[in-house]
Amino acid sequence: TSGERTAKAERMFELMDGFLKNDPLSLQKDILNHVEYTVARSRFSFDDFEAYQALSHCIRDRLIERWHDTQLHFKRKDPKRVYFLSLEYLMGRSLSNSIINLGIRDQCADALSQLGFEFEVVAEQEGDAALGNGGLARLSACQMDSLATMDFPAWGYGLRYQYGLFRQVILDGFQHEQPDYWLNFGNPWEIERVHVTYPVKFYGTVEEEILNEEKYQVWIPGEMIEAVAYDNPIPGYGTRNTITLRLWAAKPSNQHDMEAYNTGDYIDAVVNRQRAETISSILYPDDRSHQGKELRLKQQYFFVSASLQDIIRRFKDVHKDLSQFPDKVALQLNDTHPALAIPEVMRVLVDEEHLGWNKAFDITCKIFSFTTHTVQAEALEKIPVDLLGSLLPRHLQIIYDINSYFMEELKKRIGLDYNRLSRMSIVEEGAVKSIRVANLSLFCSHTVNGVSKLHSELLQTRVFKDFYELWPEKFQYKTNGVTQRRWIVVSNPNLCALISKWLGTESWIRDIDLLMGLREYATDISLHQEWQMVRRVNKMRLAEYIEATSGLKVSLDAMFDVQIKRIHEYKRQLLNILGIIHRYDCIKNMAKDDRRKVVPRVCIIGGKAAPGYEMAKKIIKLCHAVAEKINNDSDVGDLLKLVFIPDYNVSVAELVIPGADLSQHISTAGHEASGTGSMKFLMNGCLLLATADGSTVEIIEEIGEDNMFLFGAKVHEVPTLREKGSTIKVPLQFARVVRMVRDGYFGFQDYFKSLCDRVEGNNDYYLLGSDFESYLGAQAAADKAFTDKEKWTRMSILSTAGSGRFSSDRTIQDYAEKTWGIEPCRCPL
Ligand code: GPV
Repeated sequence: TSGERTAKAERMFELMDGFLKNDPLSLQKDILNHVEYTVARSRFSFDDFEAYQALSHCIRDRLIERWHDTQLHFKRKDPKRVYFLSLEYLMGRSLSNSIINLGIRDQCADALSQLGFEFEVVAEQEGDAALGNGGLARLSACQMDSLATMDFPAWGYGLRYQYGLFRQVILDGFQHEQPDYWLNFGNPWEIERVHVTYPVKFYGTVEEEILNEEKYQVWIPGEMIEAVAYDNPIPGYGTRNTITLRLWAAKPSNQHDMEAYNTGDYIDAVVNRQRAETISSILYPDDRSHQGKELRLKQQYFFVSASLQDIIRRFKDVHKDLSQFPDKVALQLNDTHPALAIPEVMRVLVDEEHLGWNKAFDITCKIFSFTTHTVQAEALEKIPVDLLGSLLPRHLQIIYDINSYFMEELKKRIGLDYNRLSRMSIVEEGAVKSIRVANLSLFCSHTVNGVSKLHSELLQTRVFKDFYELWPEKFQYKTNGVTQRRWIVVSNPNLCALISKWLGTESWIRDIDLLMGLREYATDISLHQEWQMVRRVNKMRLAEYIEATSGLKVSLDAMFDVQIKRIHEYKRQLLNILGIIHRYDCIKNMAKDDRRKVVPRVCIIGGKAAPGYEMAKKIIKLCHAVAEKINNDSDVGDLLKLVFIPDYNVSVAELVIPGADLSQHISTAGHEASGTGSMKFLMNGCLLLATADGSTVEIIEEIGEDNMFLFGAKVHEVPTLREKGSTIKVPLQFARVVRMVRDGYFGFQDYFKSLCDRVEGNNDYYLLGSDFESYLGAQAAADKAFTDKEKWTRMSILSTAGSGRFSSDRTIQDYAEKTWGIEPCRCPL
């Protein structure tokens, strides 16, 4: 009876001694217990790494308590849920973040110090979880933090890659890639769910069956692979809510290869079964380029199929009628990578649930929303029809059916405009017949979101113009944001304390609009002093890291000028390096006396190049070649240093961003969909040197152009400049610095030739030459501002004060209201 059950539950809770306690003494006991029983080391001798393991398990235990309560609460309330489907998450480290979100940072630091350990040192033992490439993947991680903090009933779904993004090793200035087997040292942040598994099918054929005089298509798969769930609890800040990031790993299934066993080919069969695991083994390291590889397609369907089985099972636990699905479920597609979810939902509804096609399509269109992260038409994903047809034959049929319906609808709207019909079609005819995944996603989603205001305008007027004209109501945008929990509280504790002190509250950590309150003190001299002090301490930390990784000593009085992001031609790291060469050239050609007037700089560049992206790799090499020359030139000394920070990742960003004075976001206008690095620098009081691209346009609105250094062609000027090509007048200084590289001034003359060719004459697609003069102008303005300490500090405070609009809390609030239609569901304390 239920009475008995309650009594039993109470007895068990008593046995557990209630919830775990968070005072330093209880924490110490728990740490020692985990040292002894989990890590299996003696409590009298364990090192920093073992302390990290033990503390992580203490935190894991506490997360699990909250997570159970949250999941139970969601189950009881049965609210509409959002499911965030993403192939990439860049979570970075979890320990500090979890401790801070649980609100027990001081208690943990005390507990550790009484055991003879230092919190920062212990936290640094953790390796990064790098299951993603760049901005898109880190955005997913920030959004998960906001979803948890704001009490939304949300789940993230993704893949548990065994190898995350490659490690970058630099040898002789060249990038080399090494595998990132991040699971080598265990992962306390995941919970393996051996019983949450689903079969995922591939290959095979489609046959027609007749049931109750109705025809049905039945997919007879040729291979079956099991998906196992690994749950990663995501704690909110200032709430008990702890949500789930569920990542799938591939395991060979029991049914797999039954025949081989019977025919006696035992060894081969086992080896074959192991091959199944390769599906989730490795993250593709190509940021925004799609090569139509079978394994990648398998990964996409694998994670989509397992997630949907899980989502539908959860729905059916409570509801009978699938027509209520859209009232209870919102499915968010992070870019087109998970778009196979669309034909998969159709397949389940039509082939398995036997709903009529129209009814099924109506449900499908009500549940999906889609966010696109690019402006470049050539970066849009395409799946070769042959590949799809062999791997997922039934899905290809469904996509064709959707397309015929789509074409009929279109003809009703636009008549027989065949050019436009073929532009909009989901199926692209041509040398390689393929599926345009963005078109499929657009047609079948109720909403498509851009990631900044400018990006959205470009989608409407260029990339998806044809769609916008017919369905303007589908188009929205949600400017990206980043979480202040990680990007201020975790990564910059000193600034965090300073902000709380001056605002008189810590509430800004949940309620970011309060940051604006700092504007009032932007000219307050005592805030200026404390602000400069905090910034200097952060620069010191960064300087130590630079010395440890590169052996280079840098002066704290120099301006720390940083560009960290994936290496891409459109992001123009090359413009930065050419600017540095110009600065070097000027110093060399100056009279000794004049050198005293030069504002000293430490230029810091970091980022990974996709392994097959030749130009990006040459840019990395050029950076090293230039650094070698400059850093060893005694004429220059502390006036100019160039540092390449190897293996840039989330935890490196946490160290570098708080220590930066100036940061560069200098993409050719119209190419960066949003950009999120800039927001992290802004929050940390770093000034921006930028083009009016992506979300920078909105940063300008928020903090004013006087508080940053802007330059370069505007979006609407770019097409005209490109048409002019080699007839554009390029400044002499530009020709001069390119010539220095060409002439072998930095060595490797032959190797750099193609890089130089890329930016001269008609080839200068990203307009380095035509933007060069104005770039140097912005750099000069930054130098000038830096010599005026009071002005610089004011600008810095106003940057932080104006960064509130760029919190992912605001982004998620907008999504919840305007796209998903979900409400908070807060677990009681
Ligand atoms: I498409 N982005 C990314 O990191 N990888 C991709 O494959 C694609 C886009 C980035 C954009 O380049 C950024 O401008 C944007 O801020 C970020 O996605 C998040 O929206």
